[in-house]
Amino acid sequence: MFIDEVTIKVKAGNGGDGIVAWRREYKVDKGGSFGGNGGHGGSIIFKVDSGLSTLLDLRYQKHIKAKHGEKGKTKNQHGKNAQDKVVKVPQGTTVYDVETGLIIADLVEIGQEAVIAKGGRGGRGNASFTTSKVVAPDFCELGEPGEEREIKIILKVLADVGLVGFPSVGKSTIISSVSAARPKIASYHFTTLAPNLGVVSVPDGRSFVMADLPGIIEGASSGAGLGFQFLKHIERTRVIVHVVDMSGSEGREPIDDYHKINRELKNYKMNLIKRPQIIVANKMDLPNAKENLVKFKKELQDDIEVVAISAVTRKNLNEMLYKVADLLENASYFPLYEEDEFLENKIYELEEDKPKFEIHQDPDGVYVVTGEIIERMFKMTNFQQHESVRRFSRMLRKYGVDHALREKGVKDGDIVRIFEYEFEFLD
Ligand SMILES: Nc1nc2c(ncn2[C@@H]2O[C@H](COP(=O)(O)OP(=O)(O)OP(=O)(O)O)[C@@H](O)[C@H]2O)c(=O)[nH]1
Ligand SMILES: [Mg+2]
Repeated sequence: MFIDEVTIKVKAGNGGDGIVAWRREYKVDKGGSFGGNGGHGGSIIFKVDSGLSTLLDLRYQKHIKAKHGEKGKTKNQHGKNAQDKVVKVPQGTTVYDVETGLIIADLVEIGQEAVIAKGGRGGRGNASFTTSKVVAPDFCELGEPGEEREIKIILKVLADVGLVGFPSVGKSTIISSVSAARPKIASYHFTTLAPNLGVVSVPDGRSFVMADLPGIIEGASSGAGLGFQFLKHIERTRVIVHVVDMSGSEGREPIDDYHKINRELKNYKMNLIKRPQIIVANKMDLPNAKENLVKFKKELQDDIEVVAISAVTRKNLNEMLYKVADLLENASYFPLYEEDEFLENKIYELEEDKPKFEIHQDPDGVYVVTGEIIERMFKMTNFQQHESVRRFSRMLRKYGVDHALREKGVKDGDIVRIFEYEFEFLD
């Protein structure tokens, strides 16, 4: 089954907790801090695999998780880092962050990798907190939580050339006569329900990848037929082979077909009409095709090459391939996405816009502090340890939380809540 859109959740592994441990030496009670750092949590990495052509495998996974890092060990030893979880995806996969709608990665090269959710950093053990002033710190940090997000994965097939045209004009017949691809061929409309890729070898040694695409009908760009769903597979192609049934075997005028398809390409968001085109006049073996071709060429106002072929009798197929290969040589890649559609390029703006923390008062009178940074600090604090709690309070002061609480009218003795943690406010 061909699947080209999937929405799933991913959760990278948390960092392992740091630990508190002491050096044990003869006659020395506490011989210095000796607790190691936790290991890093595993990241979730997507990697392009040339053997895949659909997102089917991902469809059955609602949730992808990576393992947590190991706890730190005594003798100041690091806990083991967790292995990254590598997920194979087909060439041409775009990964979106659902919350922001921005692109996390566009994976097009074979073997290309991208971090989709980053594993958490290991918490520091007490050995890491030793300074000249604090020689025996008896606190440690918990591991940082791994990134967690919902993602939308969209496959837009990667091909040099796309066969585009009305249903039944012979697109599948063409790809099966010039490559090893063997899509179903039949006289009814929408025989092809998913793109088929084929490697085409031109007799002069050149080669390219061709995509046979489902047929397009009027209104496809606004959702008619299979159109909209599949027009995205034309986005990455550099050249469009516009196939027209020149025999008019279904009673339509070839020139009308040509204009209607172009209108859909133009209306589609990527402005597919800007791709270089070649017109392939197919079914030239049928009656009326020759007269129709003369008429078609007369009516055609665009300066576009027309190659007349018969996919069934194989007439002129090589000529078609030479022309397509020539066109490809000078066709550049179309950037699919703007720079500012990528999460990576927007992240600083997003973070700047976001307040570091927010304060509101719950109906029970308790002041509540929320915010991503505060939450992370909270999750990395070991509240069993007196010194860790003090460190957490110091960080709150540093981030301006104390000041902001006072501005909100919080007085000594009021209760402040940060996630599950409640404390009495004291100046
Ligand atoms: N006589 C003749 N028939 C052809 C030629 N090319 C294709 N056909 C016939 O046209 C019909 C449709 O061919 P397909 O290759 O399935 O057409 P398609 O464009 O892939 O159609 P969809 O997948 O439905 O969009 C089949 O019955 C083919 O045998 C040709 O060059 N000459
Ligand atoms: Mg077909």
